[in-house]
Amino acid sequence: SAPRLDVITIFPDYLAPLDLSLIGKARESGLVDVRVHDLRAVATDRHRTVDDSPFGGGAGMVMRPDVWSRAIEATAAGSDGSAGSHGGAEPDPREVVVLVPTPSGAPLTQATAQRLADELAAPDVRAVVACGRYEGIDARLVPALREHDGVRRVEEFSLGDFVLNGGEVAALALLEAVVRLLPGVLGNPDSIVEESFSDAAVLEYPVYTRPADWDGRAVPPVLLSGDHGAVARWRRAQSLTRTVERRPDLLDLLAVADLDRRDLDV
Ligand code: 6GU
Repeated sequence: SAPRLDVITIFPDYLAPLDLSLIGKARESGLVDVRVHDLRAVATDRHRTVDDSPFGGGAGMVMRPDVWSRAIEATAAGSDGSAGSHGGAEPDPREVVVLVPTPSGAPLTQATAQRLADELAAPDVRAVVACGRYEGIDARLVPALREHDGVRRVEEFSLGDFVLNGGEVAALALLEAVVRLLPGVLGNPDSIVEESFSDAAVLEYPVYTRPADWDGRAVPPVLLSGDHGAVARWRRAQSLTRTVERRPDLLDLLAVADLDRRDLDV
């Protein structure tokens, strides 16, 4: 069975881009099974309520833990109000990793995405992304899920230090980061190898294509030299310079031994 990721949201249409491009093609060719569910499908009252005002007062609304718990259980059981092409109610014995986008979460990294891709490539693990809106989900949900049978892990993640209205865009970002790492999805695995070579330790070097002279702007001559060693050294220097200038924080992650080996080798 293909790696499976479910997304639960009150705005299934927000996830429409999952039909497009790389993820859309991967889904069509059966390399990944992505399903989107409407949280309101498990709301019980006439108005399909999923939120309420915060205890203790304050602005905004908080999403109800009972509704969320039911939705995640139903999704994990395989029964669904799927907005995708599959409508099956077949039980799925796989353990679930629950992913919760929130600005209070741990920063999403390539290592996180790679770990998820590795887990999902095995047949016994699946992922459920729980997209909150409003002021967030009742704080009891995550600890309760962690005690739930069949829940392997609950991970709260953030895209960075800025505020989105809800988790949907973050879910899209996470899915794109993970799905492209799944076996067979990327046409050219070299680009993944090259990325993991740098593995968030240094930034990518700048790239160029034709025309070699564009409006008086020349491509760096070394790239036209045919000297592969010189090109590799130039690119590595560009990567390191860019990283020092733009993301000095990343240099802390670059092991000195690794830096020495790599930069003596090229
Ligand atoms: Cl994951 N969620 C929300 N609501 N806002 C964010 C975010 C996530 N990451 C950055 N801002």
